[in-house]
Amino acid sequence: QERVFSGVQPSGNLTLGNYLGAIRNWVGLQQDYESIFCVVDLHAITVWQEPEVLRNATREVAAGMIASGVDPKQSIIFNQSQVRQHAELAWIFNCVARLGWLNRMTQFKEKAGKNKERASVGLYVYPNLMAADILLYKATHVPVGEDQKQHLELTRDIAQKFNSDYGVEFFPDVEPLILGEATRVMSLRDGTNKMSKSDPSDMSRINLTDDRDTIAKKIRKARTDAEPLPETPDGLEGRPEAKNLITIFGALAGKSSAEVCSQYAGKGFADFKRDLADLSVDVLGPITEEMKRLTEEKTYVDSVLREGADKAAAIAEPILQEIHEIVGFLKP
Ligand code: AQP
Repeated sequence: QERVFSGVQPSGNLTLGNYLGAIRNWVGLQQDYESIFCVVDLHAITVWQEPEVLRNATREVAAGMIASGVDPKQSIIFNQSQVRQHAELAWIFNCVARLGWLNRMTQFKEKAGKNKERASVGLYVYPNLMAADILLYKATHVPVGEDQKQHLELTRDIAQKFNSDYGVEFFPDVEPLILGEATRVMSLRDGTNKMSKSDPSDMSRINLTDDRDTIAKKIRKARTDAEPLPETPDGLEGRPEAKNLITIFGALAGKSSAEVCSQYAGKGFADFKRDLADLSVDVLGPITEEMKRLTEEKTYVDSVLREGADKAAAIAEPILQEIHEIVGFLKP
């Protein structure tokens, strides 16, 4: 059976990158697949989170998913810490994955920064927990943004090594689904860096919680170059900021970059940015409002998460029991 799993960290406000790269794609997938969507709070604490902020962000991210169209009636929505099987399988995978594999992970290098000695051990083994999230449900398809491609390859490696070490055909092959026009949305301040919830500069990203004026200001101030917009996407070579804004425009408008270029060919950024701000507000405004409504009404989101955790655990537990059996854990 084909099953989708994906997650988002409650490590801050949801960004336009999370929305375009991941969450928006989940909405269509839930029609065709049994879908499990997780607010991955265990992942979030790989870097420091204030407890009260984490709790609120978990609710807010869940609200953002629901407001974006992920339907709790069609999909399982829950927060990771409520299904203890994730952490248990991650331990087993800590013993399957090789140090050499983890040493190659670029996200660890980026997030740990210069002083790797001071990074948490959790940040280092983050990809093993991610493999556990997916394989605990024997998920076959994982819709993510580009940045998660390397982690998904590691998930496949772990699944294959487990299968071959124990001589079983237990875990399926996992396929990344990198969908849509904007699979890697870049920072508004630097077109060579990914837009990220945890970027210290709030001006670098559009949050799903931003109001109309904030969105307009961030887009107006977004970094660009002095050239007018090109006639075709070829003219965006070496212009990462311009390319990013055009990609965002296309993704929000349902147009290709070529169509956006021909619409604005030869024009300056002022007109384009004004239209992009209007478009962003049109698309994100209703989501922001619904998210606000849902967050204020805490009990609804909490009940979705509680029911989701029960449903997720009901799938996970028998699979974990089979894994225990394969590994040779005695059940006296
Ligand atoms: N800039 C992006 N463009 C496209 N997709 C993106 N995603 C994240 N950033 C972009 C996708 O969003 C999903 C959830 O991401 P995550 O919360 O698991 O963590 P992340 O990838 O590390 O995202 P952030 O926003 O940069 O969070 P922090 O700052 O906490 O690290 C994933 O599918 C991801 O690909």
